[in-house]
Amino acid sequence: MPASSRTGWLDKLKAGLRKTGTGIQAVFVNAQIDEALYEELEAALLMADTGVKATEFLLEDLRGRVKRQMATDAQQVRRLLAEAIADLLRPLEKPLVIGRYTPTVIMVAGVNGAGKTTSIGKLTKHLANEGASVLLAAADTFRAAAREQLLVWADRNTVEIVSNEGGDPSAVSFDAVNAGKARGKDVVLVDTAGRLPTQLHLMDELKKIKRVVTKADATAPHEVLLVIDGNTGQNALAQVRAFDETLGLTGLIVTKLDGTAKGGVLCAIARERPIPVYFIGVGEKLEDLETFDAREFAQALLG
Ligand SMILES: Nc1nc2c(ncn2[C@@H]2O[C@H](COP(=O)(O)OP(=O)(O)OP(=O)(O)O)[C@@H](O)[C@H]2O)c(=O)[nH]1
Ligand SMILES: [Mg+2]
Repeated sequence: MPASSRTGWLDKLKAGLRKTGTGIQAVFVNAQIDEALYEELEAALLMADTGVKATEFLLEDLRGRVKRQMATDAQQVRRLLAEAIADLLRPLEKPLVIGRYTPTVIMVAGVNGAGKTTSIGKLTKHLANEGASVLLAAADTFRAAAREQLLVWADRNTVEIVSNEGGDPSAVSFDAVNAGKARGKDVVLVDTAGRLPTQLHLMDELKKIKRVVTKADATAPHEVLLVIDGNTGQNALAQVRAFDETLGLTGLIVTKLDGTAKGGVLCAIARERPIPVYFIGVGEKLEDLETFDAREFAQALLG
């Protein structure tokens, strides 16, 4: 992607996180480096969904940096905090690798309305732009409109869909992986219906989809992604834990960072359940999906 579009995209992320960012940045305005500063920072980080553990970790880390750098003004502390957040988030950076397996089978799960289908549409476009052929499995067989929604998102000319309305989601997934193999597709993306971790029968259904995919291709699924809505706050961490325990997640997509999302939850995830963030979503348009970059994210948060 050209540098200019990456910059435009970064502006979107900045605008999205501004509400939180200003909250954290405001702490540094006309501030002295004293205990009151750290206390206000603690409050601002907690308000930004950073969670108690990551907040404690960041403040401790920041104190060390301030000491070592012998920082004397608050703006310097702000930059050091941005560095601390970037370092904390860096282990979450990881590119999605396509091509090691043909097809690469990617299963996508998450709670209702998190942005799964939209993200799959964006991802399809992203992959198609890179020359990969994509087959979609509409394993969200609950909603009559799910297949149409996928079709709207995915370019009708570059993508094929396997669906079976009202059918069994694992059967659709099985057929799709077999079709992907037979047709030599590079990627099979499996869209599943939204569900809450507390709906145990639906969590079992996800396990079944995964098992059946493995029957169609012993090496699959190659990726199991959880889509989380960036607005869910600390509950996102609970979702990561629950879906990881059920499915064994390989990556995350964090959506809706263009809205009222506070962003700090990524720090909580990095500290408590570090699963790679492959992509972040900053809007409803096809191009509003980008790879996750820890430094950019920290800068968008802290300016
Ligand atoms: N602003 C914004 N809206 C988004 C983003 N991603 C998804 N949405 C919106 O969120 C809503 C739900 O998106 P879907 O993709 O249908 O969510 P889903 O997880 O597939 O939902 P279910 O299949 O019903 O569980 C839609 O209105 C999307 O346009 C994003 O990054 N930013
Ligand atoms: Mg959906």
